[in-house]
Amino acid sequence: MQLITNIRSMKNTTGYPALAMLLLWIAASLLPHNVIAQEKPEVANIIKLRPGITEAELIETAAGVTPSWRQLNWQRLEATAFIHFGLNTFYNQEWGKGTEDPARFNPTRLNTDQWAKAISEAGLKMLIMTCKHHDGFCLWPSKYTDHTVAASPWMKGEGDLVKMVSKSCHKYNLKFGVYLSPWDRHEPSYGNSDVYNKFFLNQLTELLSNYGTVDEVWFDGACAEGPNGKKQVYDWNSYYQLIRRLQPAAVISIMGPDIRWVGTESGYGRETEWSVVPYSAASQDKIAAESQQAEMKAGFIPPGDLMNQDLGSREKIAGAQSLIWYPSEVDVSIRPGWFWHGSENAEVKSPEKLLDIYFSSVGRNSLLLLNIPPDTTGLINQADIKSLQAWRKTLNNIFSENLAKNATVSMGGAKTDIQKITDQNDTTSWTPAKTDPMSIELKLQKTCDFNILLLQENITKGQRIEHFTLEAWVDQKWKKITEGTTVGYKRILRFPDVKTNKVRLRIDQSRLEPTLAEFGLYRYRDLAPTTGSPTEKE
Ligand code: FUL
Repeated sequence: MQLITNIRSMKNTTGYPALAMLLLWIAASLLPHNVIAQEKPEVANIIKLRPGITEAELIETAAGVTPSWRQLNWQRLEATAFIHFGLNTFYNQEWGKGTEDPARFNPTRLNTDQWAKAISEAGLKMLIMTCKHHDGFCLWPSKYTDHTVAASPWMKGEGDLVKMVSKSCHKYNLKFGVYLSPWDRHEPSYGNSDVYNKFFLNQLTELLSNYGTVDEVWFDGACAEGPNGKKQVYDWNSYYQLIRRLQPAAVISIMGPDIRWVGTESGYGRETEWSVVPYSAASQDKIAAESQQAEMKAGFIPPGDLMNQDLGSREKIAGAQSLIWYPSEVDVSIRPGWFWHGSENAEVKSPEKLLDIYFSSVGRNSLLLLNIPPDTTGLINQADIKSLQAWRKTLNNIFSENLAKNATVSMGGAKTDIQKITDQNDTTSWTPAKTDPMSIELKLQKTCDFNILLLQENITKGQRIEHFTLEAWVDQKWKKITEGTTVGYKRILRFPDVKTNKVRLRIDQSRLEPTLAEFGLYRYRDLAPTTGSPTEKE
């Protein structure tokens, strides 16, 4: 954050009292100002660390950082959808220059219900619309520019795509999110910082006032350079305050204080994923520097430590000034590009690939944000829909039966604990007493085969587990089946088939006592078959 930079320089001159006051001011300025905030009080999702804190105190403090209510609601969605659609779709490009002609925007069969239906049937819980991408073209008739759908032949210039999408979301019980690109290659005031900031706030106000509840506002980190090398200095804090005031439930993602970009666009999150990281990870300057700065290319690897395999271990948080609950979001497109390109119709990700992505994102303490771009007619292609359907069917099959349900606790926990960890309620949990061993042994109802372990922590109490091992009773002895580091909201591990009627979960290391909310054993057989060919249009 620019404010972080200020904090750093203040530290040298004015010392910690000023720093503490500034941090409090930042936290307070990000709080919603209305009734909802009172109904759902903010929790400690940013904690300042006392200088000279001992390691033991640090770890205890880290375990006490918890999600805000809006972060918790967001995390529970697990998987959401992006829709990239706009002038780029018609120009067959990824990044427009801002000089594109609105007359080219003319989808002939546009049907936002088709999008919402496909997304909802795929089990994705929110639709985030690219209301304005870097080319500056607005999918709603913004009063502040003429570079909008109002200048296009679509619906004779009378259309409002954002309205249509928000209505479809409502109809299909989806949450609704907006992507508004800070970088605007069309707007003449871009680079004239104060004027553009005002313009941007006006556009945000339109989006946050006229389309019902908005649950996520997505700001990407691409570029800040206007024509003639003029650098736009974004007034992030004003943007955030406006969002908190108009849409208190909305999380602000990527260039924002609530949700962290995982660091790649591959669909694969990191195996050790801490939602509690040093506050400096939320620095806007840092995010921007490490975001993609060039046209998207497959295999793009951003520089810097956003890509690090570990952002929140004991080693990483030692020396931090503050800690923040800053969970990770994995964004990936179902096709190679974010926008639709006819040439990529045969490259729609298969249900198998999507499944692998699911295990490597949702299964690694991240939220999956899957992009499904409509084509020039304004429809999502059948190839994409079929892949999504088969993927969801397979996921439903896999997770239909928890083989640990109705098991009995044979050691290391109370009898009632088994209900708490198999009731699909992420706030009821097994917590061994401080003096008890951190392991629980379960006798399954019958001998069964399984190849998936699912764990969840009760994150309303923080993220604590640092290492765990699953063992099974095989050939009259305990055999290690799998192990992992972090759990967080959800962790899923796959392994070769195991046949047993007795398992033991050991929490080898934890920050404070672990609070295990769910324990699941599942069997993954085969993928549900897909129908139709991948190049078929409808
Ligand atoms: C990036 C953008 O540059 C891409 O075009 C895409 O919108 C992606 C989701 O975010 O920063």
